[in-house]
Amino acid sequence: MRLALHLAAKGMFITSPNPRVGCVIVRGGEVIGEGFTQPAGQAHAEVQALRDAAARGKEVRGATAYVTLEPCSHYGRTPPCADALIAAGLARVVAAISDPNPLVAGQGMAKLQAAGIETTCGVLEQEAREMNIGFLSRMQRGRPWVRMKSAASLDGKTALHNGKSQWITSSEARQDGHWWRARACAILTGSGTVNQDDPQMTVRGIDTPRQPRRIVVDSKLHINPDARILEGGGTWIVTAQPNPEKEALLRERDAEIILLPNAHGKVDLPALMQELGRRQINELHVEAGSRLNGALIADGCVDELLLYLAPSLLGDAMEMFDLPRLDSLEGRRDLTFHEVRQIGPDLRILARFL
Ligand code: AOF
Ligand code: ZN
Repeated sequence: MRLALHLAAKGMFITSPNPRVGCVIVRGGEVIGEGFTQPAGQAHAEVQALRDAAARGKEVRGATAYVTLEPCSHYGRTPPCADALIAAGLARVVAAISDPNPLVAGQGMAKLQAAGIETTCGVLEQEAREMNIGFLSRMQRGRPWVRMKSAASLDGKTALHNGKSQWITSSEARQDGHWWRARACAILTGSGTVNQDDPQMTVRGIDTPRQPRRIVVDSKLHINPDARILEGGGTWIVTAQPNPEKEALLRERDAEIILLPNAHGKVDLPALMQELGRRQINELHVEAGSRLNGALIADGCVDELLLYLAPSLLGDAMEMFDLPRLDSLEGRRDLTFHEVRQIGPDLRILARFL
């Protein structure tokens, strides 16, 4: 199963909106087939592993398959993996976790059992859940797993008040940040950041065939229509105010406008998270300024912080998160440190909201 998880990771950047799954076929202690999920519409991990075994000239009849997610039982873009495993004559299937997709949800294992295949579910569950934290979030909560990235000095400052911010963290930390962008289905920022820094919000320096979708929260549709984040098209602009002329300009740049106002004339952020779930966004990577960051946190839309902290002090400067002043500690937001690591000279902290 460890090897299967290792294989699943090879699909890290390519399977979206499908989960990243790995499969290993073993017979008599020998690995005879390996596979991982291909881009949506192409083969699932199990089918890849069966093909691999065939290519190696190995007999899979009577073998055991280790899969990091319950094999599917439905006709989606591809036929059911459970049927393929049954047809191949496997004796045993071990899954790390079940697939919460309502189209599967236990029926994959049930189908295998009904065909006389011995099944086990629940091996290296924690690791398997982490691998597909976004897919599981979308299936179970209807919204993406939201990871908010920020880079700051050790005193938590992202930029000077005059806007100067290049570069607080090291090139190693910045490159690491691109790896997290690459695995996300979409990258979200605000129009303030777009108009001030003109970021491309693309993945660079990582070997990936897929660029995440870019999303801009822009309540008043203030985005500069020449912004680089619109380059290449496909950017979603989420607004609270219809503005036909501006919308036409943005559509010329192949952007899509999503209107989601709340009662205060701002974008309804929780509704946006539901909408992104509906649009099959599994992992959402947020790189925004302190105001949008603070609003997303205050609205309970953030699951995890990905923070790079440099060993420097900036003093009176811009904060990572603009959150309301508290009068009582009861109002604080608690997190747990999921992982802390040093990246070059900087610290990388993954902290999860409780
Ligand atoms: C598997 N093995 O490697 C993956 C699975 O539209 P389709 O046919 O590609 O089906 C997508 C669904 O299949 C996806 O939502 C999830 O439930 C499951 N993904 N299942 O047996 C795999 N990636
Ligand atoms: Zn499948």
